[in-house]
Amino acid sequence: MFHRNHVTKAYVALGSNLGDRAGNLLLAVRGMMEAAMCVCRVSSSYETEPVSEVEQPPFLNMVAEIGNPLPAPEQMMARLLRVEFLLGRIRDVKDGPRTIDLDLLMYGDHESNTEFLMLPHPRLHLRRFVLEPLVEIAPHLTHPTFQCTCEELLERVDDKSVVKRWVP
Ligand code: PH2
Ligand code: MG
Ligand code: MG
Repeated sequence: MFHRNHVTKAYVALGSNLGDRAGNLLLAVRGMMEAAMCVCRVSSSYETEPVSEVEQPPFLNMVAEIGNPLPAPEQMMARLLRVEFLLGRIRDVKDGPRTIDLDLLMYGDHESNTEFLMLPHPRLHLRRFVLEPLVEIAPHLTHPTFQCTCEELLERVDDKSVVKRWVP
């Protein structure tokens, strides 16, 4: 059963590799706040090599921490999709370039395995472009399935793609 009162924080990965990338990340943070998500911390922005079969420009990625009061997990997922839509996200090529991508990474220690919502995000532990910014703001956060910290996940990740802190 889902116990919303035990939950403390949720984490969202943001990514953009089309148009004004940094502007898109900021608009997404604002969009989340306007959708009543309490963005309490954000990581630095990172410029990252695309992890994809499709040739595409480099990404800017970051991670945001969302605090209380948290919407229920499915509600939060729905709101993230709405913010993507409002920022002009067009879903054509799978894993192709995008103005904005908002992925719900973790929601306390909640686990979900539906088509609409997988928690924790099934590829979170495989992606350096997620783990580097996540570890910056939440190094001791425990992954509920693997029962280890995000810092440990980053130490073990095989992904060797380039992830660099981005300074405007
Ligand atoms: N997102 C993907 C696929 N590949 N690569 C980078 N560097 N950053 C991303 O955000 C990203 C990706 C699918 O969502
Ligand atoms: Mg994604
Ligand atoms: Mg996505």
